[in-house]
Amino acid sequence: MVNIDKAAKLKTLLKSKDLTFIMEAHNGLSAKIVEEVGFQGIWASGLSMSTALGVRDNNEASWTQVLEQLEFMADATSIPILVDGDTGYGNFNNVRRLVAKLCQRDIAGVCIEDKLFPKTNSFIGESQPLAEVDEFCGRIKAGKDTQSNSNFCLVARVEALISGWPMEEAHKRATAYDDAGADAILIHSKKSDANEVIEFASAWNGNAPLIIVPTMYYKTPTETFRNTKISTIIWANHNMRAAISSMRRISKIIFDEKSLVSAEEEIVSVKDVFSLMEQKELAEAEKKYFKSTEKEIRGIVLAATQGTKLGPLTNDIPKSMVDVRGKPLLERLTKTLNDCGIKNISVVCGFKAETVNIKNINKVENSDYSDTGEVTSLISAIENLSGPCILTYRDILFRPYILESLLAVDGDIVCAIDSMWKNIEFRDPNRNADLVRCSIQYTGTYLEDDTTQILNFLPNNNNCDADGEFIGLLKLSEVGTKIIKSKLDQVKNSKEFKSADLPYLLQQLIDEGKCVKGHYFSGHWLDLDDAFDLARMRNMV
Ligand code: SPV
Ligand code: MG
Repeated sequence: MVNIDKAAKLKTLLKSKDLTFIMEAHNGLSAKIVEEVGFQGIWASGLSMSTALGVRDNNEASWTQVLEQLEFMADATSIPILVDGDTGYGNFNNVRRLVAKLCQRDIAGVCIEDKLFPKTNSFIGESQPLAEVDEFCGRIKAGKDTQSNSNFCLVARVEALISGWPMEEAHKRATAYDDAGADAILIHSKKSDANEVIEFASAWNGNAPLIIVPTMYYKTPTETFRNTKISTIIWANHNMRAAISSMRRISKIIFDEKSLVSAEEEIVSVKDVFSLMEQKELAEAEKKYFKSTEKEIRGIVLAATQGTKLGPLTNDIPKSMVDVRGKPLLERLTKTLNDCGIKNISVVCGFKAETVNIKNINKVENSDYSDTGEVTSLISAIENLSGPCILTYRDILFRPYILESLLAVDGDIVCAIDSMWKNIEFRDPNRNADLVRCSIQYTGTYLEDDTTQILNFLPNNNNCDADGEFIGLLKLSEVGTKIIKSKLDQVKNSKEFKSADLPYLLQQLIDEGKCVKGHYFSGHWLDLDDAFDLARMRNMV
């Protein structure tokens, strides 16, 4: 990151022949807005910072509390901040501490006023006591001798006119402060016209540039100050006052209407808030720096075949693309996977592969889909089979909790098993259900994170001994993926496996002594075989 010397920038602005405008801010947010609209400098107003903290402009906030606000403001912006340092919070020694800390926090300059600690806002009361000139010059010198950045600006604020002293007193003081090393003089006035400050500026012979704060003489056209010795105008408290009007108005609307509808139209969107806080930058940084220790879980969907039982519905598209209430089945399935954190999804296509046009999937093709089975489809996706994985049939829909709980349980190869398979109403009793027998039955004592071992996949519809139905969804750990991959490598040229389905492959693993687990759930899923299933699915979503 380029280190810009904000103090040097401020010095240039103060010395510039053109009028400079510096705008008030009182916290990180308002400081950002001041920069966003194009101001070249920020006035960190004492009145506004106190008000934002809910305290009075009487040094009720400690100087370190102010410092904390300033740190946020400086971090949030790249333009210089001139901070209202009140009286310097005490004597020369307090000014030394203040200046040292401000330089450390990248604050470009400080303005101190020739009054006494604790201060009172200039617009309150009359004849506020002023500091002795020599004592105040000591504060200026102490500050200048302490600054660690040679460009740091110390502005001396003359309060003589505010306190009802004549013009000569103001000049005498300003000259003394200029001689003591002040980088600029702020001549303050509470009159409703600018005559005082114009008169002061006309007679000013010092080196230091002049700054004014036209809060009370706001009606004077800005043009009046051009071509005078005034170099800088501070708009001193208008963001704080704007915040008060705006917060009052919105709070009142919401209070009265007990609804957010009218208020919503008058305020910035949450999206705008994120953009102002540069949320995008964090997302970019995350990509660069944050490597999760958790392995990405991939998804593989076996979706090659046509699905002829659906008749004309699958004449021109595969079963995975059949519409289920306005969205293809595969889009619904990938959404469920995405919602469970699985973003890298490979889909093995075959029949009318060109019609599978779902966003954010990797398409893999099993061109021999009509003469082969699921194992061959899986072999087509072998490149994508790495790390932890979810394998799923393309023709099922299930509630996300089924996948979430499958992801949470232990085991290298874990199949989702429906314990309530018998209870599914209206289902074709002769359908091809992949039934299993397990080491533990699903009973009232089965806990959410339990698993059971699959003893064997039963021949179709031989349901007398079945403990559940494999729904075509399984989780593989990194080790599980390796086991499957090595089995696929071993069988890829074998005729026996060419048309084999997934249960057949899993049964081979069980026969070899590998542990294939089951995780029970009950209901809340559907598969799509025929038009009746489709009607049920449309009801489910
Ligand atoms: C401030 O903004 O806190 C100032 C300027 O000191 S004024 O309130 O106008 O005195
Ligand atoms: Mg102030």
